[in-house]
Amino acid sequence: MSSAAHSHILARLVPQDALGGSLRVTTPIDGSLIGTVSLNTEAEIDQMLDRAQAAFKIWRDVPGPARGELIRIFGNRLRDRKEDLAQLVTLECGKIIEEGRGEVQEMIDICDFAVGLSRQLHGLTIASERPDHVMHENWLPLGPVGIISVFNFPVSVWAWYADLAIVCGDPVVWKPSEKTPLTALACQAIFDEACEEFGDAPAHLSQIIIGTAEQGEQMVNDSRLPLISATGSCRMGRIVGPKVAARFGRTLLELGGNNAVIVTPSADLDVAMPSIVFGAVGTAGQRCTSTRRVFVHRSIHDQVFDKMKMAILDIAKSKIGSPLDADTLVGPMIDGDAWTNMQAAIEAIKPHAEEIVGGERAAGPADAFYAEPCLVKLTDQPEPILTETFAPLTYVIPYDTLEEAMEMHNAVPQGLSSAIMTTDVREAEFFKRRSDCGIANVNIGTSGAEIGGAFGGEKETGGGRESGSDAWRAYMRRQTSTTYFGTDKPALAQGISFDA
Ligand code: UN1
Repeated sequence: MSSAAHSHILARLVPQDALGGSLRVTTPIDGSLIGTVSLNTEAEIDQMLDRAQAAFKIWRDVPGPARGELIRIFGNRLRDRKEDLAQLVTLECGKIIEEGRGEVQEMIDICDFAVGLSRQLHGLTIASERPDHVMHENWLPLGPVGIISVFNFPVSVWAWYADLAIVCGDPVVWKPSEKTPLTALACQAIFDEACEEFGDAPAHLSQIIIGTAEQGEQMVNDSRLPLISATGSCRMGRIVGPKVAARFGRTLLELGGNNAVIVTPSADLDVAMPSIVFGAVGTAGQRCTSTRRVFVHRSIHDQVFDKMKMAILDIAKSKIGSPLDADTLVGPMIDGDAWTNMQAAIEAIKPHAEEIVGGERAAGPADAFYAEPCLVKLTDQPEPILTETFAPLTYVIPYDTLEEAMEMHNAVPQGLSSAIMTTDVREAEFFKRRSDCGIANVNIGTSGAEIGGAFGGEKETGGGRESGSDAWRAYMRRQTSTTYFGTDKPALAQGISFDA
């Protein structure tokens, strides 16, 4: 895409008055400047949180299905803007255009899900132990939700949070990554258009905070945001979790992963290999669900390693390049820090490695960081592997028994996504029971979850669940209500008599 094409897409998606300021936004494609924005001040954020509270007081009383209508309109607007927004996602975060389109599709999917959900925010009727009493569990809007997101899914992860929050009756205040503010401003503009068409939405139902960790910290410490939904590193979660807990707020944390695939002797390798390769190198290894570790039964370890090696060498030969080019499979890393971290991880694993493939800097513009995916053959699971490296870096490790594989699998601090490649139902069921992750797949890879299921993980991944299933409950407060509808004196619970 030429720079003229960049500016046309930006002009179509981002209002001019949202641009300008001291924060420089560059594209990882060639490191060039694509826009500037200004960081919000403390006073501006303070005002935004008051506005979010005011919006909540109106929005919480709008019926759920009417709130869903706004999201239906938003989803349709996204359909209209899908290609432009996908191009902007690719420009700003560097994922290949096919994945950029997939990301906008994920937003559309969660809109559809949220629209259906807006008619299903149901509680329970519970049998009371007392005559002429009835118990209900009600779900009520919670309040403004603070969203903190990262560069790698600059729009769809926000949509997971925001669409559910909005249908649940909660305004949203979003701090996107400082590396991807333009896509956020584009989403805000599309959302504003949807509000206009909807007609009845209060002002400031969705707001954007442009900022770094400092602005994030202000959100985290402010009790006008009863829920902080945050995606990021385990390090960030360790700061955010206790701060929100100290003010008795709630968090939904979706932190680091260290995801593994287990390849058993019964695996159909024609089924397994494409998923393993996509998990390892897709999105240049910058998904929280990317495949970091591959445990392969010793009897097929060399065979699987060689297949992965061939795939990676093939990619390195001709499939690394501009993410806007339809033939590219691996685009740039987000920035120089990401590249440095990848190199540090390769250095750390060198003393343990039997063989290392790739991992060199690939050809590209001087201010961009294109990396050859890196594959490391190991004999066991040494300490450096316990840390997540957000890069196309994958370790291949042999195992002898599935019990042993599961032990190594679970021996990392993170617990997001896992997969087994097998045609043996016993192995598959054993794996599902033993995997300590929030996601456990059979014969598909660790990345690329659909929105219908709950998304998130255990241990240092933070325990939050987003997106599908009943993740909506996190955006509402639960109320138990007992009603007496008799005409005598209401009975006390537990049969207590109290004749005053
Ligand atoms: C992330 O990397 O933060 O399952 C989210 C997946 C995507 C979401 C990834 N649907 O890979």
